[in-house]
Amino acid sequence: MLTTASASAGGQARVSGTVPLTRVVPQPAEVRTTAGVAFDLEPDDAVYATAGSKEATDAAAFLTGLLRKPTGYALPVRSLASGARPEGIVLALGGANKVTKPEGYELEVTSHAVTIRADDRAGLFNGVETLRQLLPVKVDRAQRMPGPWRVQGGVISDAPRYGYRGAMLDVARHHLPAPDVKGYIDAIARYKINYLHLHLVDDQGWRIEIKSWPELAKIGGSSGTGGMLGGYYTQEQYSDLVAYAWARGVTVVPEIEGPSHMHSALASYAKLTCDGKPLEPYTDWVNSPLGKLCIDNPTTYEFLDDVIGEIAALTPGPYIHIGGDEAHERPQAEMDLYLQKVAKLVEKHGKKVFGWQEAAGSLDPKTSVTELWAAGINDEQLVEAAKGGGKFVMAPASNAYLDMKYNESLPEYPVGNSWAGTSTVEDSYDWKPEEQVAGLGESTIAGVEAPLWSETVFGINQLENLAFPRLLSIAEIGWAKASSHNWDAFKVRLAAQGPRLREARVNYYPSPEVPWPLGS
Ligand code: TNX
Repeated sequence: MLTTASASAGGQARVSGTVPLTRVVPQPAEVRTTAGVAFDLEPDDAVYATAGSKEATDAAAFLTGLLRKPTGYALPVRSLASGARPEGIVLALGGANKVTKPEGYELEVTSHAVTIRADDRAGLFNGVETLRQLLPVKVDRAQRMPGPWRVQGGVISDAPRYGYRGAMLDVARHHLPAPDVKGYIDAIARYKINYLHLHLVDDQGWRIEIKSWPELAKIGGSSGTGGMLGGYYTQEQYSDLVAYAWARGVTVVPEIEGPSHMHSALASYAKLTCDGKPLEPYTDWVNSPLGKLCIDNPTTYEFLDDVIGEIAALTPGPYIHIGGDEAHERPQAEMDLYLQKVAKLVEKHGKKVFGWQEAAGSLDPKTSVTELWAAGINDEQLVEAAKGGGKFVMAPASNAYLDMKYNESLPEYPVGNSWAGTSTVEDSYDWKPEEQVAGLGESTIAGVEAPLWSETVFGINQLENLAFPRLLSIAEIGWAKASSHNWDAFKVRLAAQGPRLREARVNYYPSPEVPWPLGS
Protein backbone atom coordinates (compact mmCIF):
# COMPACT_ATOMS: atom_id res chain seq x y z
CA MET A 1 0.00 0.00 0.00
CA LEU A 2 1.07 3.54 -0.67
CA THR A 3 2.84 5.16 2.21
CA THR A 4 3.71 8.66 3.16
CA ALA A 5 7.35 7.72 3.29
CA SER A 6 9.85 10.48 3.29
CA ALA A 7 13.56 10.77 3.74
CA SER A 8 14.43 11.03 7.39
CA ALA A 9 16.15 14.00 8.93
CA GLY A 10 19.60 14.64 7.62
CA GLY A 11 18.75 13.32 4.18
CA GLN A 12 19.55 9.72 5.08
CA ALA A 13 18.27 7.14 2.69
CA ARG A 14 16.45 5.10 5.27
CA VAL A 15 12.88 5.90 6.23
CA SER A 16 12.57 6.40 9.97
CA GLY A 17 11.25 3.47 11.93
CA THR A 18 12.50 0.89 9.47
CA VAL A 19 15.19 -1.73 9.83
CA PRO A 20 18.17 -1.09 7.56
CA LEU A 21 18.20 -3.64 4.71
CA THR A 22 21.77 -4.47 5.65
CA ARG A 23 20.84 -5.55 9.18
CA VAL A 24 20.10 -9.18 8.35
CA VAL A 25 21.69 -12.40 9.63
CA PRO A 26 23.02 -14.13 7.62
CA GLN A 27 24.21 -11.24 5.52
CA PRO A 28 22.56 -11.04 2.10
CA ALA A 29 24.76 -11.08 -1.00
CA GLU A 30 23.58 -7.74 -2.44
CA VAL A 31 21.55 -4.92 -0.94
CA ARG A 32 20.32 -1.72 -2.60
CA THR A 33 18.33 0.76 -0.56
CA THR A 34 15.81 3.03 -2.26
CA ALA A 35 16.06 6.39 -0.56
CA GLY A 36 12.91 7.68 1.05
CA VAL A 37 10.70 4.75 0.04
CA ALA A 38 9.00 2.33 2.40
CA PHE A 39 6.21 -0.22 2.34
CA ASP A 40 3.49 -0.27 4.98
CA LEU A 41 1.60 -3.48 5.50
CA GLU A 42 -2.06 -2.48 5.87
CA PRO A 43 -4.99 -4.32 7.51
CA ASP A 44 -6.63 -5.11 4.16
CA ASP A 45 -3.48 -6.32 2.38
CA ALA A 46 -3.31 -9.81 0.92
CA VAL A 47 -0.51 -12.25 0.20
CA TYR A 48 -0.34 -13.30 -3.46
CA ALA A 49 1.18 -16.67 -4.35
CA THR A 50 1.92 -17.83 -7.90
CA ALA A 51 -1.18 -19.59 -9.25
CA GLY A 52 -0.94 -23.36 -9.13
CA SER A 53 2.37 -23.40 -7.29
CA LYS A 54 2.52 -25.60 -4.21
CA GLU A 55 5.88 -24.05 -3.34
CA ALA A 56 4.46 -20.53 -3.36
CA THR A 57 1.37 -21.58 -1.41
CA ASP A 58 3.58 -23.28 1.18
CA ALA A 59 5.67 -20.13 1.52
CA ALA A 60 2.48 -18.05 1.82
CA ALA A 61 1.22 -20.34 4.59
CA PHE A 62 4.52 -19.92 6.39
CA LEU A 63 4.52 -16.14 5.98
CA THR A 64 0.92 -15.63 7.04
CA GLY A 65 1.57 -17.95 10.01
CA LEU A 66 4.27 -15.53 11.09
CA LEU A 67 2.37 -12.31 10.45
CA ARG A 68 -1.28 -12.85 11.33
CA LYS A 69 -0.87 -13.01 15.08
CA PRO A 70 1.32 -9.95 15.71
CA THR A 71 -0.39 -7.77 13.09
CA GLY A 72 -3.92 -8.98 13.73
CA TYR A 73 -4.52 -8.68 9.96
CA ALA A 74 -6.46 -11.33 8.04
CA LEU A 75 -3.86 -11.49 5.23
CA PRO A 76 -5.84 -13.73 2.88
CA VAL A 77 -3.77 -15.75 0.43
CA ARG A 78 -4.75 -15.05 -3.17
CA SER A 79 -3.68 -16.53 -6.44
CA LEU A 80 -1.14 -14.51 -8.41
CA ALA A 81 -2.00 -14.47 -12.08
CA SER A 82 0.98 -14.30 -14.43
CA GLY A 83 1.92 -10.74 -15.30
CA ALA A 84 -0.15 -9.26 -12.46
CA ARG A 85 1.42 -6.65 -10.18
CA PRO A 86 -0.82 -6.53 -7.14
CA GLU A 87 -0.33 -4.45 -4.03
CA GLY A 88 0.57 -6.29 -0.83
CA ILE A 89 3.05 -9.14 -0.42
CA VAL A 90 3.83 -11.19 -3.51
CA LEU A 91 5.48 -14.61 -3.54
CA ALA A 92 6.40 -15.37 -7.12
CA LEU A 93 7.91 -18.65 -8.25
CA GLY A 94 9.70 -18.52 -11.58
CA GLY A 95 8.45 -15.91 -13.99
CA ALA A 96 10.22 -13.39 -16.15
CA ASN A 97 12.76 -12.19 -13.60
CA LYS A 98 14.62 -15.44 -13.08
CA VAL A 99 16.63 -15.99 -9.94
CA THR A 100 18.63 -18.94 -11.12
CA LYS A 101 20.84 -19.78 -8.16
CA PRO A 102 19.56 -22.65 -6.00
CA GLU A 103 17.78 -21.31 -2.92
CA GLY A 104 18.33 -17.77 -4.14
CA TYR A 105 15.71 -15.04 -4.03
CA GLU A 106 15.14 -11.45 -4.87
CA LEU A 107 13.22 -9.30 -2.44
CA GLU A 108 11.97 -6.01 -3.80
CA VAL A 109 10.31 -3.45 -1.57
CA THR A 110 8.42 -0.59 -3.21
CA SER A 111 5.77 1.64 -1.69
CA HIS A 112 3.13 -0.68 -3.22
CA ALA A 113 4.40 -4.15 -2.61
CA VAL A 114 6.96 -6.48 -1.18
CA THR A 115 7.79 -8.97 -3.91
CA ILE A 116 9.80 -12.11 -3.25
CA ARG A 117 10.86 -13.94 -6.41
CA ALA A 118 12.61 -17.27 -6.51
CA ASP A 119 13.01 -20.28 -8.72
CA ASP A 120 12.57 -22.88 -6.02
CA ARG A 121 10.67 -23.45 -2.79
CA ALA A 122 13.73 -22.85 -0.62
CA GLY A 123 14.32 -19.49 -2.28
CA LEU A 124 10.83 -18.31 -1.39
CA PHE A 125 11.26 -19.44 2.22
CA ASN A 126 14.64 -17.71 2.42
CA GLY A 127 13.05 -14.50 1.15
CA VAL A 128 10.32 -14.80 3.78
CA GLU A 129 12.94 -15.15 6.53
CA THR A 130 14.67 -12.02 5.29
CA LEU A 131 11.40 -10.10 5.19
CA ARG A 132 10.69 -11.17 8.77
CA GLN A 133 13.96 -9.58 9.92
CA LEU A 134 13.14 -6.39 8.03
CA LEU A 135 9.86 -5.95 9.88
CA PRO A 136 9.93 -4.26 13.29
CA VAL A 137 11.01 -6.36 16.29
CA LYS A 138 7.40 -6.49 17.49
CA VAL A 139 6.71 -8.99 14.68
CA ASP A 140 8.19 -11.56 17.07
CA ARG A 141 5.60 -10.92 19.77
CA ALA A 142 3.17 -13.73 20.37
CA GLN A 143 0.33 -11.21 20.73
CA ARG A 144 -1.31 -8.56 18.60
CA MET A 145 0.66 -5.33 18.32
CA PRO A 146 -0.24 -1.95 16.81
CA GLY A 147 1.26 -0.96 13.44
CA PRO A 148 2.86 0.52 11.54
CA TRP A 149 4.44 -2.52 9.88
CA ARG A 150 6.91 -0.62 7.77
CA VAL A 151 9.70 -2.01 5.61
CA GLN A 152 12.46 0.05 4.06
CA GLY A 153 12.35 0.24 0.25
CA GLY A 154 15.04 -1.38 -1.86
CA VAL A 155 16.16 -4.62 -3.42
CA ILE A 156 17.97 -7.59 -1.89
CA SER A 157 19.43 -10.19 -4.25
CA ASP A 158 20.63 -13.15 -2.32
CA ALA A 159 21.76 -16.77 -2.53
CA PRO A 160 23.71 -19.03 -0.17
CA ARG A 161 27.37 -19.89 -0.34
CA TYR A 162 26.64 -23.54 0.56
CA GLY A 163 23.58 -25.73 0.01
CA TYR A 164 23.85 -27.52 3.36
CA ARG A 165 23.50 -25.40 6.49
CA GLY A 166 22.77 -27.69 9.39
CA ALA A 167 22.08 -27.79 13.09
CA MET A 168 22.32 -31.04 15.00
CA LEU A 169 20.43 -31.90 18.16
CA ASP A 170 21.51 -34.83 20.30
CA VAL A 171 18.15 -36.03 21.58
CA ALA A 172 19.71 -39.36 22.63
CA ARG A 173 21.78 -38.47 25.69
CA HIS A 174 18.75 -36.66 27.09
CA HIS A 175 15.39 -36.92 25.46
CA LEU A 176 13.98 -33.62 24.24
CA PRO A 177 10.18 -33.46 24.07
CA ALA A 178 8.75 -32.88 20.60
CA PRO A 179 7.35 -29.38 21.37
CA ASP A 180 10.87 -28.26 22.34
CA VAL A 181 12.31 -29.66 19.12
CA LYS A 182 9.67 -27.62 17.30
CA GLY A 183 10.79 -24.53 19.16
CA TYR A 184 14.37 -25.21 18.06
CA ILE A 185 13.20 -25.64 14.46
CA ASP A 186 11.42 -22.27 14.66
CA ALA A 187 14.58 -20.64 15.94
CA ILE A 188 17.04 -22.16 13.44
CA ALA A 189 14.78 -21.51 10.45
CA ARG A 190 15.07 -17.77 11.15
CA TYR A 191 18.71 -17.93 10.12
CA LYS A 192 18.19 -19.98 6.96
CA ILE A 193 19.48 -23.18 8.52
CA ASN A 194 17.97 -25.71 6.14
CA TYR A 195 18.83 -29.09 7.71
CA LEU A 196 18.11 -30.41 11.19
CA HIS A 197 20.24 -33.45 11.93
CA LEU A 198 18.66 -35.48 14.73
CA HIS A 199 21.06 -37.73 16.61
CA LEU A 200 18.34 -40.22 17.55
CA VAL A 201 20.40 -42.99 19.04
CA ASP A 202 23.35 -43.30 21.38
CA ASP A 203 24.58 -45.39 24.31
CA GLN A 204 22.30 -43.66 26.79
CA GLY A 205 19.08 -43.66 24.79
CA TRP A 206 17.10 -44.85 21.78
CA ARG A 207 14.60 -42.14 20.89
CA ILE A 208 12.51 -43.34 17.98
CA GLU A 209 9.80 -45.97 17.90
CA ILE A 210 10.69 -48.89 15.61
CA LYS A 211 7.58 -50.99 15.14
CA SER A 212 9.42 -54.17 14.14
CA TRP A 213 11.75 -53.91 17.17
CA PRO A 214 9.50 -52.43 19.85
CA GLU A 215 11.89 -52.93 22.79
CA LEU A 216 14.27 -50.34 21.32
CA ALA A 217 12.01 -47.49 22.36
CA LYS A 218 10.55 -49.27 25.36
CA ILE A 219 13.83 -50.31 26.99
CA GLY A 220 16.42 -48.29 25.06
CA GLY A 221 14.28 -45.18 25.39
CA SER A 222 13.49 -45.64 29.05
CA SER A 223 16.25 -43.47 30.49
CA GLY A 224 19.07 -41.11 29.62
CA THR A 225 22.37 -39.83 30.93
CA GLY A 226 22.37 -39.95 34.70
CA GLY A 227 19.42 -42.36 34.50
CA MET A 228 17.01 -39.51 33.83
CA LEU A 229 15.02 -37.82 31.08
CA GLY A 230 14.09 -40.90 29.16
CA GLY A 231 11.52 -40.84 26.41
CA TYR A 232 11.13 -41.40 22.72
CA TYR A 233 9.17 -40.16 19.72
CA THR A 234 6.40 -42.33 18.42
CA GLN A 235 6.50 -42.59 14.65
CA GLU A 236 3.48 -40.33 14.53
CA GLN A 237 5.22 -37.67 16.65
CA TYR A 238 8.36 -38.01 14.57
CA SER A 239 6.47 -37.58 11.29
CA ASP A 240 4.79 -34.55 12.76
CA LEU A 241 8.23 -33.08 13.56
CA VAL A 242 9.45 -33.77 10.04
CA ALA A 243 6.37 -32.08 8.57
CA TYR A 244 6.69 -29.15 10.98
CA ALA A 245 10.29 -28.66 9.89
CA TRP A 246 9.43 -28.87 6.19
CA ALA A 247 6.68 -26.29 6.62
CA ARG A 248 9.49 -23.95 7.74
CA GLY A 249 11.93 -24.87 5.00
CA VAL A 250 13.93 -27.32 7.13
CA THR A 251 14.74 -30.92 6.12
CA VAL A 252 15.33 -33.47 8.87
CA VAL A 253 18.36 -35.79 8.66
CA PRO A 254 17.90 -38.74 11.01
CA GLU A 255 20.99 -40.45 12.42
CA ILE A 256 21.19 -44.08 13.39
CA GLU A 257 24.65 -44.51 14.94
CA GLY A 258 26.98 -47.44 14.67
CA PRO A 259 29.01 -49.52 15.13
CA SER A 260 29.87 -47.74 18.44
CA HIS A 261 27.53 -45.67 20.63
CA MET A 262 24.94 -48.46 20.42
CA HIS A 263 24.54 -49.57 24.02
CA SER A 264 20.85 -48.65 24.09
CA ALA A 265 20.09 -51.07 21.24
CA LEU A 266 22.16 -53.87 22.80
CA ALA A 267 20.42 -53.34 26.14
CA SER A 268 17.06 -53.68 24.38
CA TYR A 269 17.78 -56.99 22.64
CA ALA A 270 20.22 -59.59 24.01
CA LYS A 271 20.30 -61.21 20.56
CA LEU A 272 22.23 -58.17 19.31
CA THR A 273 25.16 -58.69 21.69
CA CYS A 274 28.11 -60.83 20.62
CA ASP A 275 27.69 -63.32 23.46
CA GLY A 276 23.89 -63.22 23.52
CA LYS A 277 23.90 -62.04 27.15
CA PRO A 278 21.62 -59.17 28.15
CA LEU A 279 23.09 -55.78 29.01
CA GLU A 280 21.79 -53.27 31.53
CA PRO A 281 20.84 -49.83 30.19
CA TYR A 282 23.75 -47.40 30.29
CA THR A 283 23.54 -44.08 32.09
CA ASP A 284 27.11 -42.78 32.46
CA TRP A 285 28.29 -39.54 30.79
CA VAL A 286 31.15 -41.00 28.80
CA ASN A 287 30.94 -43.40 25.84
CA SER A 288 29.95 -46.92 26.85
CA PRO A 289 32.82 -49.38 26.46
CA LEU A 290 30.21 -52.05 25.76
CA GLY A 291 28.14 -50.11 23.26
CA LYS A 292 29.53 -51.91 20.22
CA LEU A 293 27.44 -53.67 17.64
CA CYS A 294 28.51 -57.21 16.86
CA ILE A 295 29.88 -56.92 13.35
CA ASP A 296 29.91 -60.67 12.61
CA ASN A 297 26.39 -61.31 13.84
CA PRO A 298 23.89 -61.60 10.95
CA THR A 299 21.18 -60.37 13.33
CA THR A 300 22.97 -56.99 13.39
CA TYR A 301 22.14 -56.47 9.71
CA GLU A 302 18.60 -57.81 9.94
CA PHE A 303 18.10 -55.31 12.73
CA LEU A 304 19.63 -52.47 10.73
CA ASP A 305 17.67 -53.37 7.61
CA ASP A 306 14.43 -53.12 9.60
CA VAL A 307 15.44 -49.94 11.42
CA ILE A 308 16.72 -48.16 8.33
CA GLY A 309 13.67 -49.31 6.37
CA GLU A 310 11.31 -47.79 8.92
CA ILE A 311 13.38 -44.61 9.26
CA ALA A 312 13.58 -44.21 5.48
CA ALA A 313 9.80 -44.51 5.25
CA LEU A 314 9.51 -41.63 7.75
CA THR A 315 12.07 -39.51 5.88
CA PRO A 316 11.09 -37.43 2.86
CA GLY A 317 14.56 -35.83 2.86
CA PRO A 318 17.48 -37.30 0.94
CA TYR A 319 19.83 -38.40 3.73
CA ILE A 320 20.20 -40.95 6.49
CA HIS A 321 23.21 -40.41 8.72
CA ILE A 322 24.86 -43.67 9.79
CA GLY A 323 27.36 -42.34 12.33
CA GLY A 324 30.63 -44.23 12.24
CA ASP A 325 32.40 -42.00 14.76
CA GLU A 326 34.65 -42.95 17.64
CA ALA A 327 35.16 -46.60 16.81
CA HIS A 328 38.92 -46.08 16.79
CA GLU A 329 39.80 -49.42 18.30
CA ARG A 330 38.16 -51.25 15.38
CA PRO A 331 40.45 -52.47 12.59
CA GLN A 332 39.76 -50.72 9.27
CA ALA A 333 38.59 -54.01 7.75
CA GLU A 334 35.81 -54.25 10.34
CA MET A 335 34.78 -50.66 9.75
CA ASP A 336 34.71 -51.32 6.02
CA LEU A 337 32.60 -54.42 6.43
CA TYR A 338 30.09 -52.76 8.72
CA LEU A 339 29.79 -49.38 7.01
CA GLN A 340 29.61 -50.79 3.51
CA LYS A 341 26.82 -53.13 4.52
CA VAL A 342 24.93 -50.31 6.22
CA ALA A 343 25.46 -48.01 3.25
CA LYS A 344 23.92 -50.66 1.00
CA LEU A 345 20.91 -50.83 3.28
CA VAL A 346 20.50 -47.04 3.16
CA GLU A 347 20.69 -47.10 -0.61
CA LYS A 348 18.32 -50.06 -0.83
CA HIS A 349 15.79 -47.98 1.09
CA GLY A 350 16.24 -45.10 -1.33
CA LYS A 351 18.36 -42.70 0.71
CA LYS A 352 21.82 -41.15 0.53
CA VAL A 353 24.49 -41.95 3.10
CA PHE A 354 25.83 -39.37 5.50
CA GLY A 355 28.63 -40.36 7.88
CA TRP A 356 31.00 -38.90 10.45
CA GLN A 357 34.51 -38.46 9.14
CA GLU A 358 35.74 -41.83 10.43
CA ALA A 359 33.40 -43.48 7.92
CA ALA A 360 35.06 -41.75 4.96
CA GLY A 361 37.73 -44.43 4.59
CA SER A 362 35.06 -47.09 4.15
CA LEU A 363 32.37 -45.40 2.07
CA ASP A 364 32.15 -44.61 -1.62
CA PRO A 365 32.89 -40.88 -1.83
CA LYS A 366 30.69 -40.50 -4.89
CA THR A 367 27.55 -41.59 -3.09
CA SER A 368 28.13 -40.39 0.47
CA VAL A 369 28.57 -37.15 2.36
CA THR A 370 31.17 -36.85 5.11
CA GLU A 371 30.82 -34.75 8.24
CA LEU A 372 34.11 -33.50 9.63
CA TRP A 373 34.41 -32.81 13.35
CA ALA A 374 38.16 -32.49 13.77
CA ALA A 375 41.21 -32.23 11.58
CA GLY A 376 44.16 -34.49 12.34
CA ILE A 377 42.27 -37.74 12.87
CA ASN A 378 42.13 -39.29 9.42
CA ASP A 379 43.14 -36.47 7.09
CA GLU A 380 44.62 -38.83 4.51
CA GLN A 381 41.37 -40.72 4.17
CA LEU A 382 39.49 -37.46 3.83
CA VAL A 383 41.80 -36.16 1.13
CA GLU A 384 41.52 -39.49 -0.66
CA ALA A 385 37.73 -39.23 -0.49
CA ALA A 386 37.92 -35.67 -1.84
CA LYS A 387 39.97 -36.88 -4.79
CA GLY A 388 37.26 -39.45 -5.45
CA GLY A 389 34.63 -36.73 -5.63
CA GLY A 390 33.64 -36.72 -1.95
CA LYS A 391 31.73 -33.81 -0.44
CA PHE A 392 32.11 -32.54 3.11
CA VAL A 393 30.03 -30.86 5.75
CA MET A 394 32.27 -28.96 8.11
CA ALA A 395 31.50 -29.09 11.83
CA PRO A 396 34.86 -28.53 13.53
CA ALA A 397 34.38 -29.13 17.25
CA SER A 398 36.65 -26.27 18.29
CA ASN A 399 34.42 -23.70 16.56
CA ALA A 400 31.12 -25.25 15.56
CA TYR A 401 30.26 -27.58 18.47
CA LEU A 402 27.59 -25.75 20.41
CA ASP A 403 28.09 -27.93 23.48
CA MET A 404 31.51 -26.40 24.09
CA LYS A 405 31.37 -23.93 26.96
CA TYR A 406 31.63 -20.24 26.18
CA ASN A 407 34.05 -19.98 29.03
CA GLU A 408 35.08 -22.34 31.84
CA SER A 409 32.98 -20.43 34.35
CA LEU A 410 30.09 -19.41 32.08
CA PRO A 411 27.20 -19.92 31.59
CA GLU A 412 26.53 -19.76 35.28
CA TYR A 413 25.32 -23.34 35.47
CA PRO A 414 27.75 -26.16 34.78
CA VAL A 415 26.62 -27.32 31.36
CA GLY A 416 28.70 -27.95 28.30
CA ASN A 417 31.98 -29.59 27.45
CA SER A 418 35.46 -28.22 26.92
CA TRP A 419 37.40 -31.11 25.40
CA ALA A 420 37.76 -29.14 22.17
CA GLY A 421 38.45 -25.94 24.12
CA THR A 422 36.07 -23.26 25.20
CA SER A 423 34.40 -21.38 22.37
CA THR A 424 33.43 -17.73 22.55
CA VAL A 425 30.97 -16.20 20.11
CA GLU A 426 33.93 -14.80 18.22
CA ASP A 427 35.52 -18.28 18.11
CA SER A 428 32.32 -19.66 16.60
CA TYR A 429 32.67 -17.08 13.83
CA ASP A 430 36.43 -17.22 13.45
CA TRP A 431 36.97 -20.18 11.13
CA LYS A 432 36.93 -21.04 7.46
CA PRO A 433 35.29 -24.17 6.10
CA GLU A 434 37.77 -24.34 3.23
CA GLU A 435 40.80 -24.24 5.52
CA GLN A 436 40.07 -27.11 7.90
CA VAL A 437 42.12 -29.76 6.16
CA ALA A 438 44.69 -29.12 3.42
CA GLY A 439 43.29 -30.78 0.33
CA LEU A 440 39.65 -30.12 1.21
CA GLY A 441 39.22 -26.83 -0.59
CA GLU A 442 36.12 -24.82 -1.39
CA SER A 443 34.94 -27.08 -4.22
CA THR A 444 34.73 -30.12 -1.92
CA ILE A 445 32.53 -28.41 0.65
CA ALA A 446 28.80 -29.07 0.72
CA GLY A 447 28.22 -26.94 3.77
CA VAL A 448 28.52 -26.48 7.51
CA GLU A 449 26.82 -27.80 10.61
CA ALA A 450 26.58 -26.87 14.28
CA PRO A 451 26.11 -29.98 16.46
CA LEU A 452 24.78 -29.71 20.00
CA TRP A 453 25.59 -32.80 22.06
CA SER A 454 23.55 -33.23 25.19
CA GLU A 455 25.30 -35.48 27.68
CA THR A 456 25.97 -32.49 29.95
CA VAL A 457 22.96 -30.47 28.83
CA PHE A 458 19.29 -31.03 29.44
CA GLY A 459 16.18 -29.15 28.56
CA ILE A 460 15.55 -26.61 25.88
CA ASN A 461 16.52 -23.68 28.09
CA GLN A 462 20.09 -24.91 28.54
CA LEU A 463 20.33 -26.09 24.94
CA GLU A 464 19.25 -22.71 23.60
CA ASN A 465 21.66 -20.88 25.88
CA LEU A 466 24.53 -22.79 24.30
CA ALA A 467 23.17 -22.59 20.76
CA PHE A 468 22.35 -18.90 20.70
CA PRO A 469 23.95 -16.74 19.59
CA ARG A 470 26.73 -19.05 18.33
CA LEU A 471 24.48 -20.85 15.88
CA LEU A 472 24.09 -17.54 14.07
CA SER A 473 27.83 -17.53 13.40
CA ILE A 474 27.59 -20.93 11.76
CA ALA A 475 24.55 -19.81 9.77
CA GLU A 476 26.47 -16.74 8.61
CA ILE A 477 29.51 -18.78 7.57
CA GLY A 478 27.29 -21.21 5.68
CA TRP A 479 25.34 -18.53 3.86
CA ALA A 480 27.25 -15.28 3.42
CA LYS A 481 29.94 -14.58 0.85
CA ALA A 482 33.41 -15.36 2.18
CA SER A 483 34.49 -11.85 1.18
CA SER A 484 31.98 -10.29 3.61
CA HIS A 485 33.45 -12.08 6.63
CA ASN A 486 34.15 -9.46 9.30
CA TRP A 487 33.65 -9.93 13.04
CA ASP A 488 33.25 -6.24 13.87
CA ALA A 489 30.45 -5.87 11.35
CA PHE A 490 28.90 -9.24 12.17
CA LYS A 491 28.66 -8.62 15.91
CA VAL A 492 26.59 -5.48 15.28
CA ARG A 493 24.11 -7.40 13.11
CA LEU A 494 24.16 -10.17 15.70
CA ALA A 495 23.31 -7.69 18.45
CA ALA A 496 20.17 -6.67 16.59
CA GLN A 497 18.93 -10.25 16.87
CA GLY A 498 18.93 -10.07 20.68
CA PRO A 499 15.54 -8.32 20.98
CA ARG A 500 14.06 -10.64 18.35
CA LEU A 501 15.24 -13.77 20.13
CA ARG A 502 13.99 -12.36 23.39
CA GLU A 503 10.54 -11.56 21.98
CA ALA A 504 10.44 -15.05 20.50
CA ARG A 505 11.27 -16.47 23.95
CA VAL A 506 14.47 -18.08 22.68
CA ASN A 507 17.02 -18.25 25.47
CA TYR A 508 20.46 -17.00 24.51
CA TYR A 509 23.70 -16.20 26.23
CA PRO A 510 24.11 -12.41 26.25
CA SER A 511 27.85 -12.61 25.78
CA PRO A 512 29.71 -9.39 26.63
CA GLU A 513 31.47 -9.69 23.26
CA VAL A 514 28.30 -8.53 21.51
CA PRO A 515 26.93 -4.94 21.78
CA TRP A 516 23.38 -6.00 22.66
CA PRO A 517 20.81 -3.21 22.74
CA LEU A 518 19.44 -2.26 26.14
CA GLY A 519 16.88 -4.75 27.39
CA SER A 520 17.97 -7.68 25.27
C1 TNX B 1 32.19 -36.35 20.47
S1 TNX B 1 32.58 -35.88 17.63
C2 TNX B 1 31.15 -37.12 19.96
C3 TNX B 1 29.92 -37.24 20.73
C4 TNX B 1 29.98 -36.49 22.03
C5 TNX B 1 30.67 -35.17 21.81
C6 TNX B 1 30.69 -34.27 23.00
C7 TNX B 1 31.53 -37.03 17.57
C8 TNX B 1 31.07 -37.39 16.26
N1 TNX B 1 31.13 -37.66 18.70
O1 TNX B 1 29.60 -38.60 20.94
O2 TNX B 1 28.70 -36.31 22.50
O3 TNX B 1 31.99 -35.42 21.42
O4 TNX B 1 31.20 -33.01 22.66
